[in-house]
Amino acid sequence: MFVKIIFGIAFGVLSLILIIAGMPDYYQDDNVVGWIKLHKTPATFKDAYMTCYYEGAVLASPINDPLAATLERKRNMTDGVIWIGTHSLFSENDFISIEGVQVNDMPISISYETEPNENCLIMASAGQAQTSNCTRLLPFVCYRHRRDEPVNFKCGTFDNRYKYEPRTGSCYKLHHERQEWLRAQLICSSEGGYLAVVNDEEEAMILRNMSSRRALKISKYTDWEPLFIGIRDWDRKGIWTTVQGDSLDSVYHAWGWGQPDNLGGRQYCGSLLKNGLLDDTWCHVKTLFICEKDPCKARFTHPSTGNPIEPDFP
Ligand SMILES: [Ca+2]
Repeated sequence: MFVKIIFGIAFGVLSLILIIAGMPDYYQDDNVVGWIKLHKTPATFKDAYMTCYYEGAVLASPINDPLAATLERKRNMTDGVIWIGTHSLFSENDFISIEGVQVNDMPISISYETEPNENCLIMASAGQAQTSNCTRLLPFVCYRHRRDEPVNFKCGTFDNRYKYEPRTGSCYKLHHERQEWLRAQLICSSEGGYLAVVNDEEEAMILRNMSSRRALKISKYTDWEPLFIGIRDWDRKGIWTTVQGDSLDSVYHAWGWGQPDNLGGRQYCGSLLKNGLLDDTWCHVKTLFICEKDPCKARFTHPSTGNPIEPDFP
């Protein structure tokens, strides 16, 4: 059972990583006063919820007539069953959307199954929601309301914590919570980027300086703490590639003294040390990380015109 769960989680994470949709992936929809994105790759309710969250959106629910109509249109683009962001995980039989709307206040009807653990809602036919086990794998729709904090035009993302760096032409976001390497890459990917790929020494120093102790103010942060970056020994044979599939030889590859040493025989993920050099480290040890994003790849259409956004460089 445990192994099955672990495999399920690993598969879920990997399948989510593959969701690197064409850009832009969020389309302005005036009817719902915001942006909509259909995820056709199936996920559990929890992964769907988290994917939308990392994208800067919410798992969509039919909380009003326009959203119900949009969700119905999107449902018809799938095999016919999608998650909606409404569940009773906090309070049994009290179904409520992520935004806090009671299911009784939505323009839909709901049919309750009698099986235990049916805490999540699906749409399987027009105007009709149905309870379901939350571990099913289903497509889903993410929604971002236009009133949510202003979008980041310079970096082409919803997330204002991405900062444009003119010296490299990339945008970066230093995450202040530690994650396993795969999860870190999933988060960067959901944000429209990737775990930072260091192309040269200048970029290594920029990333290193971003994580200076004074800049971070993270509890229990130590001066020697490394940062996950987007390189990995996928095949565990000492052949390092970037998350974009390039050989490490073609980018910055100044290893720290004695590295890569594959300590304990299990160091397959890349990190940047405080001295700006590389180290191989444990993928499963939660570590701070930096996401990088191409500012030319705006992930949403313009809030006013609905057209793709041109990058707004300084
Ligand atoms: Ca090492």
